[in-house]
Amino acid sequence: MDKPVVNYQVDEQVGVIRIDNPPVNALSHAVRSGLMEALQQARDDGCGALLILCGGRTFIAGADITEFGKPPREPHLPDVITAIENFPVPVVAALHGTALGGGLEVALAAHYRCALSDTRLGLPEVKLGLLPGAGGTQRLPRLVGVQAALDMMISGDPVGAPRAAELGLVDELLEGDLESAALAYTRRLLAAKAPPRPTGRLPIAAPDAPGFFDDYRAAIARKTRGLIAPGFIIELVALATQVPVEEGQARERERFLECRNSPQSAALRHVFFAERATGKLPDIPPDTPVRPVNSVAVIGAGTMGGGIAMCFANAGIPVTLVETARENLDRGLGIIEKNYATSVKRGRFTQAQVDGFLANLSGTVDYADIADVDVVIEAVFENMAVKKEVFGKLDAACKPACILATNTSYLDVNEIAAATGRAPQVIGAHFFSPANVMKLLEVVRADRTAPDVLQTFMQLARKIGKIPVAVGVCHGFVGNRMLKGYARQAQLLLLEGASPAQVDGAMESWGMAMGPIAVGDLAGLDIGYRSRRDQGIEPRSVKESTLADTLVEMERLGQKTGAGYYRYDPQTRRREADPEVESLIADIAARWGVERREIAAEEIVDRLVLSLVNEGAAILREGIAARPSDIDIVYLNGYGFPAWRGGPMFYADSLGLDTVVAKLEGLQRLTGDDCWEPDPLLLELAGRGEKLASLN
Ligand code: T1G
Ligand code: NAD
Repeated sequence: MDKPVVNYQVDEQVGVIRIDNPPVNALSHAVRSGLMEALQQARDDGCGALLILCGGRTFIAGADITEFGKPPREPHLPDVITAIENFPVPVVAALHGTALGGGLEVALAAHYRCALSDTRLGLPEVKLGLLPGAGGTQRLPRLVGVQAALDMMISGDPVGAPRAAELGLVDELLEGDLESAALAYTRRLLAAKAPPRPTGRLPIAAPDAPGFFDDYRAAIARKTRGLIAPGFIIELVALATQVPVEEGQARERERFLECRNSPQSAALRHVFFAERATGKLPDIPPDTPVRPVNSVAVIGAGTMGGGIAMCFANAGIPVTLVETARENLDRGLGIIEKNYATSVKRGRFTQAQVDGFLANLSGTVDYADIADVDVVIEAVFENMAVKKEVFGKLDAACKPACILATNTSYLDVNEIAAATGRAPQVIGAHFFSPANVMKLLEVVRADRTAPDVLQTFMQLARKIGKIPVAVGVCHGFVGNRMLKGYARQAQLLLLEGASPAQVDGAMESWGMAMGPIAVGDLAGLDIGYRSRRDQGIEPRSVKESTLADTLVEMERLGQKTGAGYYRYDPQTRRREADPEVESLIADIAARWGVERREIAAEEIVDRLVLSLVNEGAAILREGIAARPSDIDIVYLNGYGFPAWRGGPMFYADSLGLDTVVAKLEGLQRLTGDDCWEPDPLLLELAGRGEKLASLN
């Protein structure tokens, strides 16, 4: 018999409803039914007031997301909400932890709200492609006003209890033990003969400014591009200023169901669980011990080293930057200080916080100074000989237990590990630029990396605010390996007739943050040029890199020189098509005997996204990634893939693998390029009528 998740008892006139549904007291069917039964019992008991609170680490953190996509079961949450709001005596909700989504809607239905001061309150549904579907769009603006309500629901970000109190969302801040403090508050209300105070009956002030909602919609258009829920939220809050709560809530329910059944919400819910799954390593027991990491060193204070050091300093872990010479060190430390100053100016951090971060940061040119650190992350030049020399020195200088990690983008981590006498303690830690901003961390498991070293690094990554994805050793790991085919298709599309603006336009309309051609200009075309030379490829000797090689030799390196594939307006930095590049492309195509033709946006999207899918399938088949959702997380957090598309592998499933295979075979026939041969894993799953998700 399942342990009841809702408990009800009377404590001297106060009915106490306590929810215990670990881990986050989600509003599962059992919780909703338990709440309805408890409300009925409290009615029958005729208690003077009702207190709703939760056990465990948090108040209700929302509807149970795992129930979405399953047939809905009564009682539905709006029914529970109405039962609470219409309860005949005062209802108090006592909050702690994170009162989110349906959890905050339960609190909004209560007549009074008290909260421990470190509670966070929010309606994050928009992050799941949803909107508050149990009265949040109608009740929140009645308490905090239209502007604050919209800001909370459109951003989806929580507010702290003190701010919530300022806004009128929380009536009483509590300290100490939640239950006793909440009971005391409820008794004070009883003694004061406080009446029930249905939020839905409270007046709501329409904004004075004419066109307020249209202006708000226009202001968020860019950052909510492609999403359906934000527009509905604005529509529903506007409606809340015009109609009674019941009418507004009925419309809200329609819009909520529209969102819940939408492909983009399915994608964003997939992303929610995929982000949490990356840390679950199939062959590493969850109780594998992790090593303490109380100090870190970063070798190389260049583009990456500086950003990596900031991650640790921000997380309160003392970090030492190591360089070859004082001037390189001072340059690196100088860039870090400048970056922090910028974040203070932008209000991301306070000066006091930055002073704290800088206190965690030091520098040296002497390896002896890092003899006792727990972890070293190397970020020196992308050259095997240099890396091996550095790992040899680290092996000699650092204590035996120290973990050595390399931030290499492409090089063989096994070969680097072999340059030490501690291969089980060598691991890859592939950060993304800018390292202090990008959330993705590819944790590269080499052949001899020890399980506790891997587990330690996965948890360390979370501690510094990264999403770790464990990957195997191959050229470019997961992200950059898939990017190679993607970038190649972008170049071939240019030669075959699409303009840079057409390629980028198609991908950005489809949802990519930035198209592949513009990304090349942003990163700098010289990086690719140098890497091709390092691989011994002669300039202009490969069809799909001839254009980039030529642009570099024309000193058109991209944004940093004001021109690359595009020309950039010196004032606005806006990109502009450049006829000179268009004719250069036509020349190069002629030289390579490429016939040019009209290319539709659909073909552009298919070739770019399906190149990711096909390579992703090969990566899965080779075991370089543990599950398809890991690949999705890599592309969402490292390459600007739109979250509301779920990631390349989720997108493939949404198309259907038989369609994917047919499209690949179609492209093979169209282009004669064997890169479009469907990967055997796709053929196998399509043949069995299965999804990639079956491998998650
Ligand atoms: N439903 C089901 N499972 C959930 C869940 C939820 N709402 N929230 C968390 N979990 C699971 C999660 O998968 C993980 O499982 C474990 O709990 C711990 O989570 C009608 C429709 C609360 C801030 O969007 O933001 O209400 O991996 O690892 O870092 O309007 O979880 O251990 O098996 O994230 O401490 C709105 C979602 C829902 C909040 C805690 N609510 N949750 O973070 O732990 S829609 C949300 C979070 C809704 C109504 C609508 C975070 C957290 P496992 P965790 P954490
Ligand atoms: P960078 O040239 O900006 O910085 C490298 C730094 O290493 C320089 O400051 C140099 O002085 C220092 N250095 C060289 N040899 C050293 C040694 N023996 N001891 C101490 N310091 C030494 O390079 P970067 O872009 O920061 O790249 C560093 C590593 O990170 C490379 O492996 C690169 O592939 C990888 N990476 C780069 C990016 C990116 O976008 N730049 C992204 C991910 C990974």
